[in-house]
Amino acid sequence: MQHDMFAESRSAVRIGPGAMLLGGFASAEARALLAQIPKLGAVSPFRHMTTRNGGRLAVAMFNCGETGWISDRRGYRYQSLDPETGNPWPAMPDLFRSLAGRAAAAAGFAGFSPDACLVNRYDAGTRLSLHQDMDEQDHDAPIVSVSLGLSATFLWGGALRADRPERHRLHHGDVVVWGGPSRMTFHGVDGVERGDHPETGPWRYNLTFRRAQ
Ligand code: MD3
Ligand code: FE
Repeated sequence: MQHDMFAESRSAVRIGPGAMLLGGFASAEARALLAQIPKLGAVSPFRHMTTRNGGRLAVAMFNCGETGWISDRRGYRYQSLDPETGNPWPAMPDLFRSLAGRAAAAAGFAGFSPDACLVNRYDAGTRLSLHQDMDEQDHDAPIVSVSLGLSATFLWGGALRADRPERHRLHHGDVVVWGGPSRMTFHGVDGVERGDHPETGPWRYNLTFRRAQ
């Protein structure tokens, strides 16, 4: 398909110290990755989590793996049980774990073994404001993110919230790996483009792999 051929022809770009955008790295597996989402969602459904001040996160999410990121009136944290169901999060599919490990190795982080995968779902116009990921115990491990479906503009800031962010378009099948000096960089998603993607319809999905505990 035209779209995937374009993605596969894109190359690896260093976007910062320890940060690599691997264009199209997951293209060949994208369909198989997406096929897992409804199966996982049957165990832990997508939901809009609550924030400390009673707001609602615009991004819908759930986790798979040994532990998962949550937000509620008490704040942000990782926990091994899904608060919505009271049960453990669904297990991380082998394909997810394997892809995350291969992408991390391609970016210079051999031996990455994630214990958490946050599955984010965006609709057109949904934004994720600039933030740092600091709820994980292990800040030495990289974070691997896989973009699926509609394209989005990713904001890549600096060590301070006030640093003006660079913008990078992320497309279906792109993988980004952040580690080392880039691990605490402010980042966000400025907007998902409206569209009807052949694989995901009106959605963008992002799989974010982390070593959390
Ligand atoms: C950059 N998700 O879930 S990719 C998040 O596209 C999150 O869904 C975005 O930011 C998304 O927290 C962005 C993931 C990402 C995760 C951690 C990072 C990008 C990062 C840590 C440092 C720099
Ligand atoms: Fe983040």
